[in-house]
Amino acid sequence: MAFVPRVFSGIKPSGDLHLGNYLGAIKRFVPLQDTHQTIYCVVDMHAITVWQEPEDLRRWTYEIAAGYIAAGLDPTRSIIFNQSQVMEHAELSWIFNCVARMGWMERMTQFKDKAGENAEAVSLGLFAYPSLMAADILLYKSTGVPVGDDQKQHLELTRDIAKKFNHDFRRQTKALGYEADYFPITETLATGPAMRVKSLKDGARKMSKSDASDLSTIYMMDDADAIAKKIKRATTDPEPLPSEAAGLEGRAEAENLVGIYAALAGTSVVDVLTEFGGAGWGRFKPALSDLAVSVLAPIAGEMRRLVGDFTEMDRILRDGADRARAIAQPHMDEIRKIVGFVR
Ligand code: AQP
Repeated sequence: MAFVPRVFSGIKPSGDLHLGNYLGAIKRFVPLQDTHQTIYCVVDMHAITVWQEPEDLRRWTYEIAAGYIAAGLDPTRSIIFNQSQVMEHAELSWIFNCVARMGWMERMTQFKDKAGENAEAVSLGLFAYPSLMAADILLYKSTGVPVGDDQKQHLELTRDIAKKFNHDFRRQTKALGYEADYFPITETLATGPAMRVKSLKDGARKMSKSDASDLSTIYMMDDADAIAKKIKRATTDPEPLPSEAAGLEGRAEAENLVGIYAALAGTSVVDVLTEFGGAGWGRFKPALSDLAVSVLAPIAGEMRRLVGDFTEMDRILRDGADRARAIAQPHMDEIRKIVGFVR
């Protein structure tokens, strides 16, 4: 049985949507609607792996779904829903907790970064996060996942879980008529500039919802003044821009701003440097601000309109959840049989 070309991805409602989420994820989601069946989730169950005020969680869930639609996802073509409405995600993640090995999970660098010195005090959910992510993807037998660079290790783990499940349950899946693998070995679909957008204040850290400094992050609903102020105050070095990409090596902040420009303009780093090579920051930063405002302002306007329309947002999320369940439930029925659960 060939796998349907299907894409799954998600964003956590753990803060306001930012430029890293847009360039690393959502912008890449849109064209996949033409080539794949696309499922885009607001992963609220992932968000609660760290404490979230329930009112904030609700607000950010609507905000991220609104961001998806405002940035060009069509809810009649893509399935857009929030994870907790489809309980099969939790059920499959438990089965995957029993497939994944402790050693695999212990190697996850994002857990180490997020837990920091305090690994004993973080939630069990934070540790098991990659297993839930594997369930999100494989519940739909997704063949591709567009994600930023920071998620590549989790996708590798998803492939390891799929391979182990396919191997451990080969006899049972064969009996169900699967000659080949039960789960696909999901591909990472992501290329181009701005795969990892960095903090505007520190080129060693990624731009993140949970950054304590407001100046580090451009939020999707920032107005033109806020965007211009943040870009103006972004950390840079004293050198002008190089004319070739090799000249960005060892200049993390410069590389970040050029990558952001290229991704927003839909062009390459090489083309940006052809235009701006030799220019100082006094010329480049205003050009970047103007470009960022021209791309982000229409998206922000549409997001504001949508987040105010709860009836419409609820309708879209419920409809998406119904369509997601229609794919998930038959798979889950099979998986229960494969594992040996009696119903
Ligand atoms: N800085 C980034 N550059 C490129 N892509 C990024 N993504 C996130 N930050 C960047 C991509 O956005 C998608 C959703 O990520 P997420 O919100 O589910 O998780 P995260 O990566 O942990 O995001 P944050 O902003 O850092 O959230 P907090 O601070 O709450 O942990 C993913 O595809 C990710 O690659």
